[in-house]
Amino acid sequence: MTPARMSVVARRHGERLVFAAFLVLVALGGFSVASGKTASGTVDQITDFSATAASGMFRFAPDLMRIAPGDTVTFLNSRGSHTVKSQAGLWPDGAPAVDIVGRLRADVPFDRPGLYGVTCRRHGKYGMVMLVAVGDVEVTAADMARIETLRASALAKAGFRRLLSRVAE
Ligand SMILES: [Cu+2]
Repeated sequence: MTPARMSVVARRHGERLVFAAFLVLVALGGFSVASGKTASGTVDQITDFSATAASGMFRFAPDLMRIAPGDTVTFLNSRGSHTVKSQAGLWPDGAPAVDIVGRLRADVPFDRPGLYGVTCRRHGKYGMVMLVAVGDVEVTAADMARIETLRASALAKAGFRRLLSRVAE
């Protein structure tokens, strides 16, 4: 085989390797979606001026994250009027509280299994809430009942009820 011919073969082999790696990535991505888990994730805080009501204008996206203990969630755009704040009463006992203001990016590790309710200081009252489910948590009737006791608006409570229901599915 001439050196030129070998180089063509090597290049083809390289292309095949790249394609194989691509297939593996697609397969892994599919698996991670199918299992509903991400090793870590990013949550954006958005203001959607095309929304027809305040209740849909201010959002965490996504508003439900399922992660494993020790995973990190990156919160983007805690600036302007958006913030990230632990929802008192819907936060595992002993887990460090979160209160992020004025930061473009904040990485928050979630070490303890449980259900973490997150709200925005400014827009929580419009239903800008989210839930981080850490570990294999089960949502109980007591969890649902606890929502009613939170110091939160009706829209925020409705949001938490909807998110807990999704975890329970
Ligand atoms: Cu906000």
